[in-house]
Amino acid sequence: MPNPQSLNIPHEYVVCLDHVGIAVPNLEEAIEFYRSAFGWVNHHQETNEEQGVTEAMIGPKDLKSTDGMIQLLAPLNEESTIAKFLEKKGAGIQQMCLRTNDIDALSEHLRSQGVRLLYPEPKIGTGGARINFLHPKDAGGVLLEITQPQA
Ligand code: MC0
Repeated sequence: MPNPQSLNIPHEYVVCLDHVGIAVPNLEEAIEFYRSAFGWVNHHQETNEEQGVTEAMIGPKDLKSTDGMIQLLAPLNEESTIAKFLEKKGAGIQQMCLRTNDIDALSEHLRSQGVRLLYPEPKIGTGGARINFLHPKDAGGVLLEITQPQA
């Protein structure tokens, strides 16, 4: 297993924290929880069949483009990774996602360091972004997503 201390990721590839993903059993209830607690708004909502999720990107009303958001993730069906997560661990933080400006170069670098990426090629994520995930055992126990938004 690679040492997370020595991943040596070229810093120019990483733009910012894109989002922290939270597994929730009910999307509407979770949106309402954050709205009433912090006044946060739902900036974007979509269903991703391949990932088995329906999701909402929430955060303060006035967001800068590099402000990290919270991604609420509810399962679409029982086979969903989110359904499995909820069953094993209950609602809570499921992943952290970094935004990159070059997912291909970053992926190549990570593989050269022995890091396992979950997909051989990026898949489609929020808003049409290209995404992949580092295995949590290779990223300090965190399911780390990398995302390159659509140009
Ligand atoms: C599992 N493990 C985790 C974890 N899930 N550790 C930290 N955070 C998590 N979320 C740990 C387990 O505890 C276990 O450790 C080890 O990893 C292997 O787990 P497993 O039980 O064998 O594997 P599964 O079946 O739980 O799958 C885990 C895996 C899966 C990460 C492979 O969740 C996956 O494929 N995730 C990527 C896709 C995904 O998460 N999609 C939903 C978000 P021990 O020590 O017990 O062996 S979609 C999304 O995010 C998109 C829309 C987007 O943002 O654009």
